[in-house]
Amino acid sequence: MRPRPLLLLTAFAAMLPLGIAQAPGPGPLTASRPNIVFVFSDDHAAHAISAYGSRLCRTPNIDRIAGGGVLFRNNFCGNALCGPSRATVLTGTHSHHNGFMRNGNVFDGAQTTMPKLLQKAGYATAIFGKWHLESEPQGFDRWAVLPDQGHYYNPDFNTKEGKSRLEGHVTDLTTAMAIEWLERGRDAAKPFLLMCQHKAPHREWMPAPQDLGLYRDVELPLPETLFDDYSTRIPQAAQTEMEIQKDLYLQYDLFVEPTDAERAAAKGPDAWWDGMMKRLTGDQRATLLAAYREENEAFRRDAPTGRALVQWKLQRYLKNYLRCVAGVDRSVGQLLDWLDAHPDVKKNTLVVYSSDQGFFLGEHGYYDKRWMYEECFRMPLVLRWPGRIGEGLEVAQLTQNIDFAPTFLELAGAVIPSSMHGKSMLPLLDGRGDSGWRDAVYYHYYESQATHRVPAHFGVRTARHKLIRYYEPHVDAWELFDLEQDPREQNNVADNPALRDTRKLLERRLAELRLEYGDTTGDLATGSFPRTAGLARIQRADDGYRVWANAQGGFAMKPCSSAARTFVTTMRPQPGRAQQNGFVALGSSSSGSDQDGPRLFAGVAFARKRLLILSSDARTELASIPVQWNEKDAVLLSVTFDPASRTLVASALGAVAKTQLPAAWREIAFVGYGASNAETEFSELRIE
Ligand code: SGN
Ligand code: CA
Repeated sequence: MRPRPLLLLTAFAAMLPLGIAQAPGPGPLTASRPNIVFVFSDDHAAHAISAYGSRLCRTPNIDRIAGGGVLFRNNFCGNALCGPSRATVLTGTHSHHNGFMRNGNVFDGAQTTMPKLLQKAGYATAIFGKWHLESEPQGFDRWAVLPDQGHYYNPDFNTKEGKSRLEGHVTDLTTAMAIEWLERGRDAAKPFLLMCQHKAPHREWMPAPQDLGLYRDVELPLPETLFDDYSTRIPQAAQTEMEIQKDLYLQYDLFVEPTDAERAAAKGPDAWWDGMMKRLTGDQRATLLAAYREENEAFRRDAPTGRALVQWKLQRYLKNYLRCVAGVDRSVGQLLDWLDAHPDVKKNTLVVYSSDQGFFLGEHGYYDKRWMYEECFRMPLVLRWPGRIGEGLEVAQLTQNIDFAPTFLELAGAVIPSSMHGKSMLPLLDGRGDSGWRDAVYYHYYESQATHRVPAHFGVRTARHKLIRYYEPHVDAWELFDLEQDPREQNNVADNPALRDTRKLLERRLAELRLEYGDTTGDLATGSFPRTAGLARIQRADDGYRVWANAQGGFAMKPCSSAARTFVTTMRPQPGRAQQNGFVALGSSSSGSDQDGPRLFAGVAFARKRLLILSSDARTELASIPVQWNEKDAVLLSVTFDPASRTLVASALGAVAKTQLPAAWREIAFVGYGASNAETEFSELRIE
């Protein structure tokens, strides 16, 4: 193999603002129609890949791709979460556009996607492994995907033919299916797209039996920011539920076998221990538990506390994570070996490795992702096509997961739909250069207050700076980092007067990007709904608002004129998620800051097909009338209050529900929307 000119190129890149990959091969790559092997893992941070200089591990096979091809130094996701990143890879668009903003959304499979367009362009297509988009895969000749998050051991796979459970470890099984399709499954007359999408190294980091012995006596280096004090960051940075110290569960996350007393008292994910172990066969369970037993006994004996406990947890967590990474790396090796054994296929095959987002490996004291901070905002991206794309090159430009689909489409010679937000990266690879390449990437995270409790935010990152806008009823704040001075993002300089001009420029760039991508969501729409409580969140949607709550209920209301009598809106349930819905919320107290004044909720409970009026607690049914609903159409809802008789009448789908209200209801002073474990789009309320 040729020596990697990486060092030279990296030094060169430091002098140039932009990247330095160039084509060695014969001409532009447009319509070169290679096969595409796309290996996509879950939560694999670039800093756990040796090609990216990891201090933690070696990934020889992923390095084979980078060494024989190109490493993208500055590749990012647009929303550091599984489903959203996958939806972006398929559509080439940011979350607000493809509609998959949070895990638990249902991907609208009717929209245009890269696999569909490749299929149309004559490609054979297949996907195996993690999918996490809830609706059925479309655009694939063959698919076998894990339901939801899937399981590490003996996972179920959904296919066109139904669901089946396979015995073994998910990484090995996914790889075997991919290779089987390469061998026998595909139409060999066509070029192909193979998406091999691993569950690993996602939580709960359960390694395959053959990897359990790795790292056993190794002491991994600690990240510099493990004991971050968050002193300059927004207060919520210190209030997450992703801390190594308090949010990594000894049993569920770290495989410390519970005592009987612990099992009986287990809280949170630890309560899932028995169920989790039950899924394994007796042999698998014995092998897994035996691997940790000695260390667990030492842990019980030493009973570390304070910082020593944090360090113990970090070591155990990282080792399991890296053991899962080793499995993924082996899978990459198996696919590369298969190509080596099939040189005719290999010479026409682009191999890509990436992961849906990065991950905190103890930085800032965290595990998980979601924040726009570097560790999880970055996605690894390496690719190779021997003979056609140069070896050992780096791309320094700001690339993003929106670019994957356009790149693959240009390779296939297919038209890139103008609705896609991304750009083909081929000009960066085939010598055409980077003129007009972007100078900033956009980010928007929505899953606020759900698991791990990271507030919703959007932001912009340029080569040097990052500006983040947090917006929530309880967080209205900015963070600004100078990545050159402060690569670990510990010094928020948003309010530093010396950087006022920089911040202004970045704010402008952020506004431009939001305009360019058409993102009108999250622009502090909640500001006009000051009476907000619980976990309900509200955001501007095309013709009104999208309201959701990931867990318990909540509401968002704004004041209305005391003369208001009738409130009309349409309610649209999420496709495929009819059980989820919200309600129109009405408040009686006119004291603006009173979150707890009497309120009412009215609307159609889609799953139950009933028109309901609910009292303040959103549970007690004051009225409940059956409705005929066809399980798809939006529903026109009208709610009328009569102050003279203090009656409330709700009507929808030809049904009318009515209730008499207590004396406190002299007027409707607030109106808005409520939700509980739900997501619904409402049109703007018409108030009469
Ligand atoms: C699960 C995990 C979370 C993780 C999300 C999203 N909890 O809920 O830790 O952040 O998935 O991950 S677990 O206890 O079920 O493992 S994602 O990659 O799918 O977005
Ligand atoms: Ca993920």
